Amino acid sequence: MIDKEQAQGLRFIIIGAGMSGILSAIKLLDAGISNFVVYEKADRIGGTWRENTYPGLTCDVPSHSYTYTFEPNPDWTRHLPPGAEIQQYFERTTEKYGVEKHIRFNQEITHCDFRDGQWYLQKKDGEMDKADVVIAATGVLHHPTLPSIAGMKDFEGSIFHTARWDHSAPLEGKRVGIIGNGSTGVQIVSNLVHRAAKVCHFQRTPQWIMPVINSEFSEQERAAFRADQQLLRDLRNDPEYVASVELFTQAIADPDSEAMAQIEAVVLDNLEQSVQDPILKEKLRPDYRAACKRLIFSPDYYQAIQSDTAELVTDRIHCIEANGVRTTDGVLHELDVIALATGFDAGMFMRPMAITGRNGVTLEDAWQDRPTAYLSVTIPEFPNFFMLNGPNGPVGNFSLIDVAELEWGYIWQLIEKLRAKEYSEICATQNALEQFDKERIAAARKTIFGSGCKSWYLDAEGIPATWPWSMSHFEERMAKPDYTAMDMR
Ligand code: NA7
Repeated sequence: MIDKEQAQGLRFIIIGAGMSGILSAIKLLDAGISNFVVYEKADRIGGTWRENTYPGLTCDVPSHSYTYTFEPNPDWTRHLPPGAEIQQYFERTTEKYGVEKHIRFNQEITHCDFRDGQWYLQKKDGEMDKADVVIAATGVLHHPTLPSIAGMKDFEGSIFHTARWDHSAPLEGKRVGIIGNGSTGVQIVSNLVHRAAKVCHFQRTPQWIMPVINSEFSEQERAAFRADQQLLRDLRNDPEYVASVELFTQAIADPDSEAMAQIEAVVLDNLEQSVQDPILKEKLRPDYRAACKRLIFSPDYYQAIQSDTAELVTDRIHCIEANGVRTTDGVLHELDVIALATGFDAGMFMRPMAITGRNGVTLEDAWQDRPTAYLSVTIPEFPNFFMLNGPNGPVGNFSLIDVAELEWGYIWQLIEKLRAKEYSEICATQNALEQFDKERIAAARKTIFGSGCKSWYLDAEGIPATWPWSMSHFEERMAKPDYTAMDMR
C-alpha cells in the first residue's frame, strides 16, 4: 500500500488539454492524485476538436467507440459523431471530473529540461515550473501544412487552412475552392455542395472511399441509452466494431491477406457503383492500393462530387491569382473562398518544444533520424517523461481514445514504481528502443502503408511511422511493461 503522503509528494505536469491530456488528468484524480497541473497553449480544451471547426467536420470512428470507456455518452446524435458534439463531450467530461481547475490556459510550454532528477518547464512568458513526471499529451495532427503555391497572397477573397476556418467568410451562394482531398477536403466538399453556388475540388491524387452509413440515433434510442447504461456499454464494446478494428489492423500488417482483399473489393465496388460518368470515374480511380493512404470513410462524397454545383479539378494548380486558382491548362477557376485542406505536419509531435533529457541529450538528438519512442510512450534518457499518442503508435481508421487509454494503462504501471519510491527515474533503455525500432521498421516497410503511395503516415525517409502490427498485439504489449526494457534507477 502506497503511503498517501509519499504518493502526493510526486508532482505531475500534463502538457495539452486535448483528448489524451484530459484522460490523464481524470486518471490521476481517480487515483487520488491532485498534485498536478495541465498546461494548455489555447484558451479552451479540446485539441484537434477545438482547432477544427470546418463545415461537415465528422469523426470517422463510430460515436460510441470514440468515447472514453469510463464515460459513455447517451447523447450522440449520429452513428459518426459531428465535431461540435465531440468538443461538447470533452467539455462536459472535463467539468464532470473536476479537471478544469487544474488547467492553466494560454500557457504554452517552450522548454522541458531534466536536471537533478526533476523536469523544469519553461513557459512562453518565461515563467518556470517543475515536476517529477511529465505527460506529453500534445496531439498528433496540429501543425497545419500550408502549400507553397505561387500567388497565395494575391487572392482577393478569403483563403485559410481548414484547421483555421474563417467563419466570417460567407459560403452560401458563393464559389468555393477546396484544395486537397484527404478526409478533411472530402467532408467539406460533401457539406458545401448543398450550400455554395459552386464547389471546385482540386484533387492531386485520387482517394479510395469506404462507404459508410451515418444514420441518426432517434430521440427514442437516446432515451433508451440514458435509461440503461448496459445498452451503452454494449455499443461501446460492439463485437462487430472490435472485430473490424482487429481485422483492419491485420490487413494493414499483411497486404496480401484475405482481409485486405475484402477492403479492396468494397472500395472498388463503391467507385464502380457510385460514379456514373466514365470520365469522372477514371479521374477518381486511384492507381495505388486501398488503405495505403488513410482510407476515407464517406457516406456521400461520390454523390456530392456528381452534383451540379461540384467540379472535380484534376489539372495541376499553376498559381493563385486575385480572382481564383489557375490550373496548368490555363483555366482560371474563379472563386470567392479558398480552403486549404492540405493536411498537417505529422512528424512534429511535442515540437517545437525544446526538450533536453538526462546528460544533455536533446529531443533533436534522439529524433535525428526520425521521431521514435519505445512502444510509443517512452524515450531513452528522458526519464519520467511519457507520451500519449506519441510516435510509432497505432494509427488508422479506429479510435485514438482506445489507443490513449491502453497507453495510459502502461504508463500508470511505471508511475506506480515511482510513487512507491522503488525507483526515481524510469525510461526505456537505448537497447530496447533500438531493438523495437529495428523490428518495427522491418514490419512497417511490409505494411500496406509502405506499398507505394504518399501519405502523412510516412516519415521523412518514406518509411511508415506507425505501429505495424495488429491492435491485439498492441493491447498485449500495453498490458504489462517489460521491465527488462526499462532503465530504472
Ligand atoms: P491529408 O490526409 O494529409 O490530406 C492532405 C491533402 O492535401 C491531400 O489530398 C494532398 O494531396 C493535398 N495537398 C497537399 N499539398 C498540396 C498541394 N501543394 N497542392 C495540391 N494538393 C495538396 O490531410 P487531412 O486534413 O485531409 O486529413 C488528415 C487526417 O485528419 C485524416 O487522415 C484523419 O486522421 C484526420 P496528395 O494526396 O498528397 O497528392
